[in-house]
Amino acid sequence: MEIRRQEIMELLFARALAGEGMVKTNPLVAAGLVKDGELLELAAHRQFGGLHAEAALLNKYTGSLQGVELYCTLEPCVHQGKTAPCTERILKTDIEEVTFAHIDPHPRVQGRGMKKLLKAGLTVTTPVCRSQYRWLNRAYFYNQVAGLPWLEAKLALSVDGYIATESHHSQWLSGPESRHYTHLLRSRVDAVMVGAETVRRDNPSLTDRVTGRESQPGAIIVTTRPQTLSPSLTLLSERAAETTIVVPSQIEPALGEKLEESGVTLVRSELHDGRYRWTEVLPRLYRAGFGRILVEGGGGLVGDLISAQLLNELHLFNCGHVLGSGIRSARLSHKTEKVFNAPRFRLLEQHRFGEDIYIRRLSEQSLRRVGFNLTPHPRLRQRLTGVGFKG
Ligand code: AOF
Ligand code: ZN
Repeated sequence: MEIRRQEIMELLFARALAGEGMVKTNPLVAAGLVKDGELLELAAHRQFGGLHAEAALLNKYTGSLQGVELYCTLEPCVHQGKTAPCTERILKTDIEEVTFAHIDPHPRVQGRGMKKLLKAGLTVTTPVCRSQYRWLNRAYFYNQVAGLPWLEAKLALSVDGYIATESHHSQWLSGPESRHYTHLLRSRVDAVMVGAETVRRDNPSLTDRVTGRESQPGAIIVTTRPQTLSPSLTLLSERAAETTIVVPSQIEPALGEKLEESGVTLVRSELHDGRYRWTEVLPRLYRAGFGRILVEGGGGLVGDLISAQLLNELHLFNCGHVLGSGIRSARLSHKTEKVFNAPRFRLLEQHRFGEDIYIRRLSEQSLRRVGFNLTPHPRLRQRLTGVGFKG
């Protein structure tokens, strides 16, 4: 029975991922109806502000619920948010057994959903596959603990650790397979963030041109000098409605208005000696609705975030070119004297993509900084030993 419970939960996890990149600061949630160990129907929370998984499921399933169990990845909610509380909806049905993977850490839930179901006489089973769900939904759990967006960075590196030549030429260090995977990484986040220097030089669109997701991830430009952004840049001319610009709170009002009229959203943050404090910028981005962000350069932005212990996950593509000199992947804003004091990212996964090696790493330091504990899920650990270099 326990194994079947886990199997069903894993099916739900796979469905919950349908919301990646779409649910923003909400959790990835799926729910399923089970009778005699068989899954009858399942549904997911698909969009920020959209139906919760349980409601979507109960709308979809029209058969009898006598003797049917409800499985959810997350504890059903008790609060009136953008939608009605799921627990009330459940209590209106004949469902008598509810199984869920993890308590909802949202301050308005935190076990109250479970208590309400128990009080009404239902049988509740939890946790099931808890650490696996924490990993899958790491952005949401981290958001709740830290009040910050989960930050990932993608870097394509030369053999000698540069992301571009001295003249900022970088197209293409990584091969087609790696670049294809980058689009998948973009499809999983709420926004792709870059420094203004990268925008000025590469004029990127930062879109996902592979997965066909329902809407594109947002774009975030970080600049201390918004006056230098040309209105003809793709992000400002073609993607203004999806673009957010982090600007100094001292921005000249006329320039601020002009930018906002063009359709972009501004997030204002104070400059201290000409620099942003990331501990001030990031909570603002989180409140603006970004739960998970992919940083795609440049080296200054990535370095600042690592120094501030705010970067959680790294996607590195180790490529075959040797540049000799150029732009470093991460220009830290602090000095490290000893290796043992250096920020460190733990190896999670490695994979060959054509001529490149993809490496995924996790910063335990950034998680510890906010008191967030996370165990990468066991499957991933198996893959660590299972996927070797084939070359
Ligand atoms: C559930 N099932 O599928 C989800 C839940 O603003 P709202 O109404 O969308 O509520 C968002 C909060 O509801 C979110 O922070 C989390 O606590 C819970 N999400 N709960 O029972 C779901 N997505
Ligand atoms: Zn709900």
